[in-house]
Formats: sequence, C-alpha cells, structure tokens
Amino acid sequence: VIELFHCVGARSLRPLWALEELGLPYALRMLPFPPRVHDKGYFAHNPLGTVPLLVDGATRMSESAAICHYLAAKHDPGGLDVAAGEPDFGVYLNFLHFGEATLTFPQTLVLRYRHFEPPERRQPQVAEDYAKWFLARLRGLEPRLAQQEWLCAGRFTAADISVGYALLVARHLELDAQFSAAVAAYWARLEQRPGYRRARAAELDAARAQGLPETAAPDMRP
Ligand SMILES: N[C@@H](CCC(=O)N[C@@H](CS)C(=O)NCC(=O)O)C(=O)O
Repeated sequence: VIELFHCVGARSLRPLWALEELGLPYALRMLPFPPRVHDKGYFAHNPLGTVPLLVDGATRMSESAAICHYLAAKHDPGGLDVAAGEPDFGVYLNFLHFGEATLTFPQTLVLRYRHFEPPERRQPQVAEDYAKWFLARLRGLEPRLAQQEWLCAGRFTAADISVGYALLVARHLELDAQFSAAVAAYWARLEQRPGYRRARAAELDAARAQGLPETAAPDMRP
C-alpha cells in the first residue's frame, strides 16, 4: 500500500488530497512539525527531513506537485491528470508547478520571517515584501478564473490541488482578505470538494490516533 509521510496542514496535504480524490488506499504516517527538529528518526526515511515523502513500492518522492502528477497520471489519466495529447497539457503543467514554485515559495518566506523564527531573527520587511509578492503572483490566475471553474482542461485536475494548497496557506497567513472575487470564489469551490474535506478529516483522525498535535504546520509558533 502507498505510504505518505505527512504533517497536519503541510505541503504533504497536496498528495493526501490527490489520494482522496482518486479514492486510493494509503497509509498515513503522521509526523510532528517540523520533523527535522521533533523526529530525528525521520531522516532515515528522507534525508531532507521534509514532508511529503511518498513511498510506493520502489518509488520514493519528496516533491508535492510531482507526487500529485505521478498519482494522477498513474491512476486517472484524462481525469485528475491532463494527458500529453490534450490541448491544455502545457497549461496544466504550468499551473501544477506554479502552485509550488511561484506561489508557495514566497509564502514560506512570510511564514519563516513573520512567525517561525524567534523574535530576534524575525524580518518584518522580508515578510511584508514577500506577502506582496505572493499577492501579485495570484494575478496569474485571474484571466482563467474569471471565465472558468477550474484552471484547465474544463475539469478539476491536480493543478487545482497544487494551487489550492497555496490558497489554504494564504488563509493561514491572513492574506485571503486580499483575494480578488474570482480567486475567493475559486477557493470556496475547492474547499467544498468532498475529496478536500476527506483529506482534512483524515489528517486530523490520523494525528489523534498517532498521538500528535492537531495544529496545522503554518500555525506553529516557536
Ligand atoms: N518543494 C517541496 C518542499 C517540501 C517542504 O519544504 N516541506 C515543508 C513542509 S510544508 C517541510 O517539510 N518543512 C520542514 C523543514 O524544512 O524542516 C514540496 O513541494 O514538497
């Protein structure tokens, strides 16, 4: 069975959400956040110490967007995945990566320099600059979301999971008040998906069952 190493509310929610959308069986291995500090044994599984880690037989993966792509392509081509022969293939890959590389990256700087570092190491200017940077990058979604329900291919795909997770982090950072109407409506649609709700319930159930706190990673404070 597929194993997913996960912290509540961390980027590993992307693959968990994909697993739920696909209805695949999986084992959820919960870790305290950040595992690098609180579970040194995890380095034996993933030398980076980061989540996600997906183990599927001999395949081991640690990039959340790539894992969504892998699961979707393997288990739902033409559904959650957009195949190479479809007109929106390029748009799909672009948004799948945009979610992590362009949207989540600046958010991690805001989290780190506004919240995670001890007070003397905080950098309010860095946090503010990258919060603005993130909000400006959201404009990349506007033209499509003003016209259509999902980002590409006329259906919900792994690209929506990738971007959707960044919108969730924005809510934790209280940047959602600055979403445009189209982005706010898109986030509301994402949040109502049964697959998303099952993933959120599964992570809390697993945290309780494995004796770990239910606090979401972006809400952790030193
Ligand atoms: N680009 C990777 C980033 C993975 C990553 O940095 N994960 C965070 C959780 S959101 C983590 O494990 N941070 C803990 C640490 O850096 O020690 C992905 O998309 O999966």
